[in-house]
Amino acid sequence: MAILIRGGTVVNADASARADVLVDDGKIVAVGSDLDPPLGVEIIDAGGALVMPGGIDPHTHMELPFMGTTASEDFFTGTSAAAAGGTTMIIDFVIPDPKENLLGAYKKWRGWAEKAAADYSFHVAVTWWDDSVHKDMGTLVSDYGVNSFKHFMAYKNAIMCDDEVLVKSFTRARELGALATVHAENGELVFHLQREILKQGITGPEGHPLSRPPAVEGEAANRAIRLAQVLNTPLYIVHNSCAEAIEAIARARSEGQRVFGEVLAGHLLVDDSVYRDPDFVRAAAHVMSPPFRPKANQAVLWRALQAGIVQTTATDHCCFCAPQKAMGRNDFTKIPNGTGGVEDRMQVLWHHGVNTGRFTANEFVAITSANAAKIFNIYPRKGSVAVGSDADLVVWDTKKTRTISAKTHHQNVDYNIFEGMEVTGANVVTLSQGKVVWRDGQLDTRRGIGRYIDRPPFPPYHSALMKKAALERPSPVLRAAAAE
Ligand code: URQ
Ligand code: ZN
Ligand code: ZN
Repeated sequence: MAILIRGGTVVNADASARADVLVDDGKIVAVGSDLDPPLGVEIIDAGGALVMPGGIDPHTHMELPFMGTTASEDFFTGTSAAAAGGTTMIIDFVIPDPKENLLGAYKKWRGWAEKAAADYSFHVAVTWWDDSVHKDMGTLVSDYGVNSFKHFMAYKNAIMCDDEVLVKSFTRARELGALATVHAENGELVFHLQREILKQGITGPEGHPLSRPPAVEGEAANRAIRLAQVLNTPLYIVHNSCAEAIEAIARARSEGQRVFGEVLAGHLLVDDSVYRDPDFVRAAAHVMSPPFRPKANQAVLWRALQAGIVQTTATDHCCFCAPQKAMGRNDFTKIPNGTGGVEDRMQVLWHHGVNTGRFTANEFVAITSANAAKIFNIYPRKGSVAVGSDADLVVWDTKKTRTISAKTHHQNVDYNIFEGMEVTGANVVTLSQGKVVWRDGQLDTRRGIGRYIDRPPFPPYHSALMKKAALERPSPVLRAAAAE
């Protein structure tokens, strides 16, 4: 069924233009002014609204088994909630247990995701190492459309990678033309601090941020960057939450190292005061890692996005309801880590990003969709309103207001970290694969029509010249000394 979106202004990461958009059979087939509607086409009158690429959330965990329970949001409800908020693709994570076969874990997650209502892809986590992991990484790239491998530097005695695994896996990723990504917190320090804090009798959620101070994230971000520098492997650091991580990325990028960064909508807008809430349920609902930080870090994160030091926004949507969070009622280290946001990311970023003048509409498209598509090598199929691109689109009314609340959100979780936030600017229509899945405040998603999106590898990033330069690149201090 063809649809003509008429009378809107098309906004891409690079440019905007008043144009109609014709979609058919899941693809964009024409973009131009005053398009003639073919016979039988459905017409959506955009009425001066913006027509933008659907959002891509490069960091979600639907129905993740974690810390003794399973995230409450599944692939159908999660991709439906995403569509309600203008996000039309997620990149989720296959997270094998240590010693679990990577390919087996990938196929298990693929089974869970068959219920998805919109398109999705998977980063695959490397949580252990042997020859089978080396081999499976190659198979996943060559045969299953995986071009990114995740490494948790936190979560000791669970899924944490030590430096040996990082070195082997980063090296393998580079050989394969895949991106190494990391959760950058020093898991040994977290483990040590957790024990120290519990010994002091602090068992409530207020102990969580005390056990993961910014220095713990800064160390790991810098270590991952240095490992990647020596190994000449491109690196993507997820959920950067503090100045320490941003400084490490900024230095690396200023020296020409290929490092990308992601920021969560939550870390831009929620601060660590939430952990001092005397109500356990509200405080525990905010336990996620890295934790929400002192407010001063938010300005650093916003500026890093504006400056292009970090390129993408995500949510790390990993939901646990109050009874699940209560598993840590007497010991904060047992509170399942994770918060939601997949439905709210686009609207909170428009309100606090575009309405405040931090970003243009084009830059909004870049940080919510196009940059993730480029970094994970699915642009312009995704992240662009252009002929031949997938018809994943939002009609965005810059005047539409909404008050965010768990009482009205579509996320399958009993808490919303943006509770009560009033935002202006929202998707009034969402199209996924050329079908209307959200209109007039009503979801119309179909279980199981979401597709797995293959992400091709990059040309192997192994130029000897680049490696030599990476190893010999003088630090700023040496450069200054040499200049004397
Ligand atoms: O660490 C992650 O990204 C997963 C396990 C979600 N939980 C979280 O606290 N960020
Ligand atoms: Zn993480
Ligand atoms: Zn995560």
